[in-house]
Amino acid sequence: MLGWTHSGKTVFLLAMYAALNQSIDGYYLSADQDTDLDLREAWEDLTELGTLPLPNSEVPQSYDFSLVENLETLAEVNVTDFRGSAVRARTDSKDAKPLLDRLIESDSIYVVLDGQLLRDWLVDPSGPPPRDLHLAKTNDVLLRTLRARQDAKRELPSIVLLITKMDLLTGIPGLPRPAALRKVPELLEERVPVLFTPGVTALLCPVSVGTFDESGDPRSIADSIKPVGVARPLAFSLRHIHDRYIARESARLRGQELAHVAVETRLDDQRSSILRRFYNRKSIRIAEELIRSGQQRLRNDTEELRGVVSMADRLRAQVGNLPVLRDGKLGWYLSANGHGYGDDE
Ligand SMILES: Nc1nc2c(ncn2[C@@H]2O[C@H](COP(=O)(O)OP(=O)(O)O)[C@@H](O)[C@H]2O)c(=O)[nH]1
Ligand SMILES: [Mg+2]
Repeated sequence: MLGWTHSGKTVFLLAMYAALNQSIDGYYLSADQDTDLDLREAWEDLTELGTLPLPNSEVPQSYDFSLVENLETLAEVNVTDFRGSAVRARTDSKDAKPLLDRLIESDSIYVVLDGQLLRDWLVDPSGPPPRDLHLAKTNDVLLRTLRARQDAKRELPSIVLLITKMDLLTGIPGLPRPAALRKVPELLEERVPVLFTPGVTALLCPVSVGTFDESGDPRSIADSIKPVGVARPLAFSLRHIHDRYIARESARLRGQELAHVAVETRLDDQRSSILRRFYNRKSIRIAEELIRSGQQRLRNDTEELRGVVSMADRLRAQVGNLPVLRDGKLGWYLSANGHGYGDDE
């Protein structure tokens, strides 16, 4: 999670955990007892007392979660909420190194964009972006991360452009919320060009946790809490991991099928006459056994793959209809019957 101080990272994390700690469609997020307690308490403080989470200290706060389905761990999820200024910090500072190391290892990177700042920019798109969006630095950090992955010949992580405080992305003349959201990539193209490079997939995901009454009155803050879309980023990240696994595994299984056909052909040849059958009887027996066990494995693996595909489909439905950047082109994550945030507003 990469984002400036005050961009809404901690609040989002609390809401995400509160939402995903309950089973959604059969899966849920679990944390160790202490983390679970901390996150729950902070969420209760916010929703019941209106107490805002404290700004992070210099030490990045790290949380380890497991994504569990039917008591089985599907994925390990680590969320590191860095001190926002780690993004700005010099590469030799205390925060910057762990941040880069962590990003390079991530399957999915969340770039947090403060919806309130985006709104200010959308009101006057010809002007420079608000300084606190730190887009140049964001581009720089992402570029270095993706290059390191490419150099290591590893797949690129997926990216979520997490637009927080979506409730504040309103009141822009001539731009209702869905249109404002679609305009964001246009604005980013010049400032964060790394998002538009081949091989990069970035989902635009708006979230809102509440309206956080400006007056700062705890009671009205507590009453305003109403999380929207907070489970979607993780569903997308997971879907992306599933998709890659499906592509790899399908290719492997196809290769296996072809190998079976080759062995069968050779077997047919060895069995083509009584004499050949006699002289090849041992290798025929071995080949037959190989095919039998190979086919059983193939059936099991195919069955397992089917399960992954069905999970991936469910995840896709949960992400819903959101703009996505793929290889520099803007499209929709799900265009058929999808329902996106703000479509109905
Ligand atoms: N309107 C609105 N304000 C939010 C939302 N989420 C966070 N905020 C405000 O942004 C402030 C900073 O959030 P926080 O999560 O602490 O930011 P962090 O420094 O990135 O961890 C909070 O104290 C809230 O006042 C949201 O969904 N809507
Ligand atoms: Mg924080």
